Amino acid sequence: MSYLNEIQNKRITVLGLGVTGLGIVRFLLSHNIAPTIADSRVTPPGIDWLNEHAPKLSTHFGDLDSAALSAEDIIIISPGLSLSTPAVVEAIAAGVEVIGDIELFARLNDKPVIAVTGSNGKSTVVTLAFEVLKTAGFKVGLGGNIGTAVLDLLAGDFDVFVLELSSFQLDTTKSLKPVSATVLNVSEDHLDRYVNYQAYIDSKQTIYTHAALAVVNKNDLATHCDINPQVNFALSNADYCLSTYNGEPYFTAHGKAVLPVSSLGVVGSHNQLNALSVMALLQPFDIAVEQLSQAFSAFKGLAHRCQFVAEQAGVKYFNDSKATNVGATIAAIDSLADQAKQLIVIAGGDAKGADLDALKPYLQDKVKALICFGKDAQALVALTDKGRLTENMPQAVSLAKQLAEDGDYVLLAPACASIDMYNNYMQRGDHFSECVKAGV
Ligand code: UMA
Ligand code: ADP
Repeated sequence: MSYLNEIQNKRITVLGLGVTGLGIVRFLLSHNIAPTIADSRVTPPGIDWLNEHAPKLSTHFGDLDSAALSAEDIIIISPGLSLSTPAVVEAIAAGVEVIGDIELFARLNDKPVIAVTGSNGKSTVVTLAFEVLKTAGFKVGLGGNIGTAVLDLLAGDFDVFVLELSSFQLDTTKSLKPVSATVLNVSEDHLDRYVNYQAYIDSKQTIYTHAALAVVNKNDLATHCDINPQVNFALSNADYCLSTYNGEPYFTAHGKAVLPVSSLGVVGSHNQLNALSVMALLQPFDIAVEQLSQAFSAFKGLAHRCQFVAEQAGVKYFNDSKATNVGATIAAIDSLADQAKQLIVIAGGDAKGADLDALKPYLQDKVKALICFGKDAQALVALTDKGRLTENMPQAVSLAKQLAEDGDYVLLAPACASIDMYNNYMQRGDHFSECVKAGV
């Protein structure tokens, strides 16, 4: 770990004290490096841990101190803070090196890394890849945007890391050399952080920079790159695709039928694409078909992603609270529309500056009502004459119950972040489930 020797006597600020910041602080302390800690929040989430475990570290909470930050050698910044934060811009201009935790991880790690980004499907793909590798006997570290700070994994006894990377994390990473990397798909998201959509795409694309194998989505141009070697995935006509074998649809790799699609424990064409991307990402590993099959059938999907909640009076309720952008809501409507008589969609929250118009065609045929609440509810209601405005989740669920008839599905797929009314998407999804079950 020679880079650690290099930074031993540097002036380092850890900027942000959430999950990432705590991971960085714990890691530095375990190597006898005592950083300064700053966070623009007066009471950052990691404060209790810090008070208990490292009360002597120098801290600055509340409005960022530009002069102090500009006097540092290195700032290790959390993904929730943009590089365009004025105090950070000043520090960069003053010659301070600003990196993220993934960059620090990349400079120190010598194990293979599978890297996954994209607007939707990241958590599903990294979890399925993790499960397959584990079934095949690898010791696997799963981390990044999915919730475990990568520096909390670095000291673990792992053969391989599977990392979910957000565009925010990629913005502060330049040395990562994945054995395989993918941008799964790109649709509008986080436009409150990027100057325009192209800047968001450019951020995602940096995952390929030093990749030994690029995995691209054949039908999504924004995921394409000129890295070699590369493989592509799509529902048809791709290196990894579906094809018919003995009259049955199969996951197919380079023209060879590998596994029946029915062996996958989750449904929907978006999940079939996710499974194909996993097969492609795992190309550098020697995975036996039996192990792939075992992990695929055992995988039942993640909570808050098109998760079945309950059936009441012939109406099924699904929680897709993780649909925090338009692309994910479209995928949810698409994958449930065929099974439902009619769909009632509950949406709303903070649209993060996204253009919502792409939803319009999907609201036409199968959607009976679009029930909205939250910060951008008005903009959603305006998309369709089936739009209904409510104040909150209990009202929305109650209205959905009134409108639903035997055979209909009620789908929470907000197309928005939850932050205007909830701590996170999990809390929003749980609230939906509670309202459904409580018979609101
Ligand atoms: N914040 C401040 N001031 C600060 C630092 C942060 O106001 O000085 C705010 C941010 O604007 C943000 C919140 O605090 O609203 C959390 O930011 P953070 O950087 O402290 O976040 P962490 O707790 O470190 O969690 C981050 C990821 N969060 C973000 O990128 C916002 C987590 O992804 C990730 O699991 C974790 O690191 C471990 O890698 C969450 C997320 O929402 C799930 N990601 C976004 C997404 O998926 O859309 C990108
Ligand atoms: P992420 O980690 O990128 O947010 P998740 O796997 O958590 O991805 O899924 C987020 C949302 O996107 C869920 O609503 C899910 O149903 C939907 N989704 C999953 N995979 C895809 C895909 N390949 N394309 C579009 N939407 C998807």
